[in-house]
Amino acid sequence: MTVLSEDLIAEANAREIAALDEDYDALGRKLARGGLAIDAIKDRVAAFSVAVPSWGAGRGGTRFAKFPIPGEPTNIHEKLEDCAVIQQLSRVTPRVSPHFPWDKVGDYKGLRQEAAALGLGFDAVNSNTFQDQPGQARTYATGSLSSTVAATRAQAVEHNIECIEIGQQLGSRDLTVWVGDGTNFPGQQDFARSLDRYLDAASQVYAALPGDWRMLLEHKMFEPAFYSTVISDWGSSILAAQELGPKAKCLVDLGHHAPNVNIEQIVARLHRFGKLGGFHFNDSKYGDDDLDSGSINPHQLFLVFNELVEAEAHPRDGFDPSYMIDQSHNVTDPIESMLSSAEAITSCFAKALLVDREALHAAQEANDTMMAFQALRRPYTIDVAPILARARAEAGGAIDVLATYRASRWRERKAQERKPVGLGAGIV
Ligand SMILES: [Mn+2]
Repeated sequence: MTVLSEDLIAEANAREIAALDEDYDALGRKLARGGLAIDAIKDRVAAFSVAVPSWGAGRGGTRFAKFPIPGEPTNIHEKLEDCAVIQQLSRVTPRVSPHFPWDKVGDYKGLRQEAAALGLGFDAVNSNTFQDQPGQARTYATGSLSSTVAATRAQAVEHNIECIEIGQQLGSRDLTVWVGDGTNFPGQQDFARSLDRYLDAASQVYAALPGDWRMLLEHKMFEPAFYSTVISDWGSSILAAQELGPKAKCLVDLGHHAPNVNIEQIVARLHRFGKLGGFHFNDSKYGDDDLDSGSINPHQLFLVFNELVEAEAHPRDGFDPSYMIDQSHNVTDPIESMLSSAEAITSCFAKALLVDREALHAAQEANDTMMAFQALRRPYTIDVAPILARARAEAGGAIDVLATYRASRWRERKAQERKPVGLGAGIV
């Protein structure tokens, strides 16, 4: 079952194919001069994938407001439909990362079948102990896994275990844990004791992990707590992951660091110790974490992928990171943002594949700074769009994803069918 007409995509591609062939062949000749086979790169690109978050299908918001658009999805079923549109056009987002309790349903086996019929699977399950739900016994106002109240910690543990159980039915194998726990005032909590409580509670979640599952710890420097957070940085994250055990890994969200932090080096460090478990892609200008991937600093995204490709070539402890987009679409159609982001992410992956690693390593060993730099700079300046477009087209996707999406009039049609979204608060 396809959500968009295959004929529509084929007709749009027919108008683009001659120009694409010309560009692909020209790029192929250019890469061949450097000893690279463009078809081999294209095959690697075709095998690449990144998950989309279920919540990303809706218009996000800020803590000030949310401005819904007509035709926006209001439940997991409609969100899956929109994710299927992204996958059908881009062919690089075959999995959806669900979030509970936002995506709660009565029948998870049915939901898994529904997704499969749309050509989708499920990625990491995300728990939520950063906000209270109706009917919840204990508040998370003063923390969840690190709460000073034992019953609150127990409730947060129980919720995470429930997420694992749901994830098993959905075919997931990762639980992503991010807590909003932290403080807004110096002295508000004891740094050591709050981490002790977190580790104790997290170890109870860890103990409930099935054998082939991983627990991905996501750090965040600030927000909603603005003075300190319990898992604030990659240091806290790796220490916690090391204490919890081999199935605990670190998840790097690009926007969860101080401005200008060298995130590519963090990637290399986490990989060195076998603890790089996952990635949340987005972009950031100041201290935010929700701008579209590659919209502000595509060079950083490329340098991150350079480390990921390097790590893949030199695997340690089963290198198998889970890649996901995690951003909030406040002013765009979320489908368009995720199409554009998926392209930006895949493009950086493709450029990282073009790096001449032998030349890079030789220049590094010889302390030839300029040639080492050029080994990274040259592939960064190459336009790899024809490689991505050819990979998409061969898989049945669209050569021009945004133009084809607009031509489908998907959002206009859904605006007629779907019920309007309420003016709710923003989501994180
Ligand atoms: Mn994230």
